[in-house]
Amino acid sequence: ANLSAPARSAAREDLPYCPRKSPLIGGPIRVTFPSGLTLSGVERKNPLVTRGGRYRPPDCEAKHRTAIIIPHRNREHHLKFFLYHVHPFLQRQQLDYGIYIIHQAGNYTFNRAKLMNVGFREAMREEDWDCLFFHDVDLIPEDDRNSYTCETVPKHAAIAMDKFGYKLPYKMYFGGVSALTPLQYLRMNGFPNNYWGWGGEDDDIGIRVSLGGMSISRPSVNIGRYKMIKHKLDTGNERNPERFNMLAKTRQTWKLDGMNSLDYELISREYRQLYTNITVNIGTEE
Ligand code: BGN
Repeated sequence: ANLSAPARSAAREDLPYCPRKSPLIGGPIRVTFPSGLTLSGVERKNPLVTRGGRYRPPDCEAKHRTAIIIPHRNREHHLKFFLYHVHPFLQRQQLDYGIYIIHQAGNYTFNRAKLMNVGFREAMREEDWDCLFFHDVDLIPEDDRNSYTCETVPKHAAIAMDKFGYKLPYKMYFGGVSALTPLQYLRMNGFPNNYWGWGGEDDDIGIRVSLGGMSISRPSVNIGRYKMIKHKLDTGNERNPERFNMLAKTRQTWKLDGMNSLDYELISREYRQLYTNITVNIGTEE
């Protein structure tokens, strides 16, 4: 019963479009991590979320359709807090949205960017999303005005994280949370598939944006604020010693490596109540 795709509910002809600015959004959010929180507790707080982690505003037709793509392995604890905060946050923005968790099977070194490519393909296979948010599971937005919609150029949303003193750590930083339309994503051939381990893949993505002839948009620094859930460097995601060499070659590699060379084995697709869980074998480095 858990295997069939969620049925798209019938067109709701009489509904007006949602207003350009949602009346439900406020300003800064106080992000807390309540003890004793459970996934079923989060489900109870989000009764309008349907199987697979989908939502549409009940009384207006959303103007935006946003998929949230989250690479994941062994971070169930973070995921619970993420869902607790982000479901209500997206609902206040009156979005038509879905949350996809892309779970890397096995114990081989983690590959964040390749998991994002898998998420792009698997999400677009299901729905005609007009915006994709590529999101770390440990980052919680701290302001309602941080709009989870796309711009005319790729957007870097996580510009003010608490761990960097609420400012950009360096000018070209493109990590944490970014948002692209399908066309923007394909124009830069997606993300690189060959960054195994921690670091550099986000810088590569930033370089691809400019090689694709695009610029980067950012929310203002008082709005693009995120709280990071504290954690140690994961085992299985050690620093990638190759990242410096690889970054020096992005200009030569971006057209060959990316969505056009993406290869993986889908292991399962489960429609959980609060998210779609995609488990994938992405192989190992050559
Ligand atoms: C940078 C990392 C990013 C990481 C940020 C913030 C590299 C490449 C060599 C310059 N980049 O240094 O991946 O997101 O720090 O932690 O390591």
